[in-house]
Amino acid sequence: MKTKDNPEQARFGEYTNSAGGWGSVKALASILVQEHVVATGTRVLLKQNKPEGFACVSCSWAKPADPHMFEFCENGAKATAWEITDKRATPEFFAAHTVGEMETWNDLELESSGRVTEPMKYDAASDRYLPVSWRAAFDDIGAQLKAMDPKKVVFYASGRASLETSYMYQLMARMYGTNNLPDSSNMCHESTSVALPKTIGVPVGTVTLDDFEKTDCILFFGHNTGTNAPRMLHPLEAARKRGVPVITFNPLRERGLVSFVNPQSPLEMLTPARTAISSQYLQIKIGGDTAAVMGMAKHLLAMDDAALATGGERIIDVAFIEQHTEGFGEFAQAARNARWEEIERHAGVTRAELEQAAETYAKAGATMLMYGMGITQHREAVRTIHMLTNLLLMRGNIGKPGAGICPIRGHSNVQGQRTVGITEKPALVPNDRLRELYHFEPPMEKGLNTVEACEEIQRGGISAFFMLGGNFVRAIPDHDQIEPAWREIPLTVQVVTHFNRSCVIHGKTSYLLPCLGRIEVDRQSGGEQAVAVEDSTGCMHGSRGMAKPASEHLLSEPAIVAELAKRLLPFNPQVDWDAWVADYARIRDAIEATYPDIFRDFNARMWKPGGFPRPLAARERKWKTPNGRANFITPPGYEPDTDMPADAPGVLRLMTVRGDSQFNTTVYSLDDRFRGVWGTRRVLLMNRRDMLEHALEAGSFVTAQTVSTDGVARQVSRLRVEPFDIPQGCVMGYFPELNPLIPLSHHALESKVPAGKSVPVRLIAEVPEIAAA
Ligand SMILES: Nc1nc2c(c(=O)[nH]1)N[C@H]1C(S)=C(S)[C@@H](COP(=O)(O)OP(=O)(O)OC[C@H]3O[C@@H](n4cnc5c(=O)[nH]c(N)nc54)[C@H](O)[C@@H]3O)O[C@H]1N2
Ligand SMILES: Nc1nc2c(c(=O)[nH]1)N[C@H]1C(S)=C(S)[C@@H](COP(=O)(O)OP(=O)(O)OC[C@H]3O[C@@H](n4cnc5c(=O)[nH]c(N)nc54)[C@H](O)[C@@H]3O)O[C@H]1N2
Ligand SMILES: [Mo]
Repeated sequence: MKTKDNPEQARFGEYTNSAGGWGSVKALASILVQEHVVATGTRVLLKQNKPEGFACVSCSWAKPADPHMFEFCENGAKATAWEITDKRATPEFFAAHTVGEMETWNDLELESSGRVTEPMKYDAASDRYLPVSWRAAFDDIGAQLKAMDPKKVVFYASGRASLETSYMYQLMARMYGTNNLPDSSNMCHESTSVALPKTIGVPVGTVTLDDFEKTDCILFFGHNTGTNAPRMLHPLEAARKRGVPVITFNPLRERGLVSFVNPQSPLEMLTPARTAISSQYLQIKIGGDTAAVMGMAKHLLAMDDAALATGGERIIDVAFIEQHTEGFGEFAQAARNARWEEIERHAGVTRAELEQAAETYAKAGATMLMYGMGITQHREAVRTIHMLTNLLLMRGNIGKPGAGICPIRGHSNVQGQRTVGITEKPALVPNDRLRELYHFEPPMEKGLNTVEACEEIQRGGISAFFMLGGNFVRAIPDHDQIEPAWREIPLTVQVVTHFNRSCVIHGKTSYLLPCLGRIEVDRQSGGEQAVAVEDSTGCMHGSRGMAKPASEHLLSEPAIVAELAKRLLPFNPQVDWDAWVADYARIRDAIEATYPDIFRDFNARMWKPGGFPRPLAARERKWKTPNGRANFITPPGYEPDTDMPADAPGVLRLMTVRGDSQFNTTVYSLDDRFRGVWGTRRVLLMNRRDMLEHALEAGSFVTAQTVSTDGVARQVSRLRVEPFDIPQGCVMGYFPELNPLIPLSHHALESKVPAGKSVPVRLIAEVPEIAAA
């Protein structure tokens, strides 16, 4: 496999096949070969997302009660192969490479070293990671943390760790004395968690898999489903086959949202029958969603006026609005006042297109609205999510079968981590219950989220940074500004499966604690253990590992948290960490005792096929908002989506997205098949007219520079330019390679999610000789 990224040698071409189909089968076979796990991989994959099997470690999409024989997708299979790979980063591997040397490696090269097999500690004298015993590691980490001010210690979590681990982790942090519990959702759907409680009184989506069978219309915003939640293509395909319209809003023509061949269907595989996934595709401008939805709302009101005048059927659900909502009058006024020229300019699509979308929506009964990072990672993300909810509320589309809002979450348990207390906001924690159960005083001041933690690191105010999974240093924005400060942190500790960039850019003292993955057998003194996760639709699932652990030295994540907690915290007879680790059912009992409404009969119900749903008031039209009603929230305007000079001549709007062969910072290969990119990630996809205006040709090389106002120069050079079907003024590139371009201050206003989209950049053509050198 090619791991060096030479954009000069990359290939490009339009991928005209559908998502899924033989392309998927081929990609699946090649990842099993690449990770040397053809036989085990095939056996393991048959248990993926099955009752009594394991929950996929890739995305968080719902797992059906009656699974297909292969209830996984190409990308879920890649994530599985990556975890059960036979490649190992052993002490011999670490002896052979200095950390300085590995700094020059890309993400693919770093993680291709395989699974970390033993605990390691950084040795400055040799610039290498050296093996260390578990006991010595825990003793030293515990002693160092104990001597620190808990307010200066951060406990980060990436969204993969189970409900059990996450519960123990937040409890340990709080008993130690801090709410510094940022997690990956701070970079992801935190905008949802901030926006929805104000409008519909719940922090999560209201749609379940059942709703797909009952829906009459699907509105789809800013999510690349073919790559990032491919299993969702099955219910989408089924809905399309029933004639349900799917209206997509996305600047890019994403292959998976255009058409799909079901790789689970022998008939479709042998005949060229593809399902067209989108019935209408609106290629809006990056950041154009609020304006687009305002246009739809305006037309709905115009149609409603006409219906009123002619005695036709109303378009607006008047009874629902009167009985359940507040704020409609002001919102309707804003929509009536909105000017089409403004809407078209900001949305980047025509009035006719928006009217067509509104008419389809107006004709449909129950309607669902799905969205992803194309919405949440913007400066104005919270405003936009309010706007999406307004659109649903206008026609009473919350709290009835086949209708609702569906934020498509990222990591496989990111939603669940929040549910069991991983949050920096004490108001979201059942502190009374914790006090009662564990006889301690939980810290009440707000902790640091991701952006605030980065700010504090830059100020030199963080003594230790503990990472439960993930690749924090690589996932955050503004690498060139933050990495130097990160290296000054006295202690960094990473619970990992794979070696990654956050191991290379490390604190003064640095430990790597290798853990079992979810697919591996987890044997404790009480026998083989299972864990649970919450999917994107609020359903909880059991998950039992089945693969042989990558090394005999690995500990489970609950065991790692417990060992640390025992050293860090004074003895507390209310928490028997060892008993919890011996039998995870006891952790689930503790979770149930803390959250009795959500986790009733947790141990019994976790194996229910399809998972058990958490109760959600909004599904029953009960509104847990401050005023007890569902709220229309009128956006203050459409712009700006940045506080930087985005509209200056020559400035383009950059979005940083995932390719088809990565899971966040884990890069499986350098290809992005659906977008027709083979062999590089150092690329910018542009509109042809923008290329002409910039005097660039396909294959030209540029340096991208952020147009910021803070006086800091941010740039990434040696990026290859290629034409793509993307609106003028917009440009696409890959996360995390382009993260140095994103100022830390460019984040969603209320939720502080770093804004990976709508980054204003200028492109400077590189002289060919230099680029080739
Ligand atoms: N295979 C695989 N699966 C994954 C992941 C992975 O890396 N690989 N990551 C997981 C995680 S943590 C997450 S959060 C999800 C992420 O899944 P996505 O939400 O799909 O994330 P992105 O890759 O950022 O893609 C953003 C999409 O929004 C569109 N977009 C960008 N800007 C705008 C805009 O202003 N408006 C609109 N309407 N659309 C816009 C882009 O064209 C793109 O289609 O996937 C999860 N699943
Ligand atoms: N510019 C830009 N930046 C972004 C985004 C974007 O779209 N654009 N997306 C953001 C989003 S949505 C997210 S969620 C973040 C992702 O941020 P993170 O969640 O921090 O990063 P990941 O890349 O998912 O983490 C990968 C690492 O997790 C570890 N790992 C894998 N499995 C396990 C396990 O079972 N246990 C443990 N302990 N470790 C494990 C491996 O060592 C692997 O290297 O990035 C964010 N950053
Ligand atoms: Mo995410």
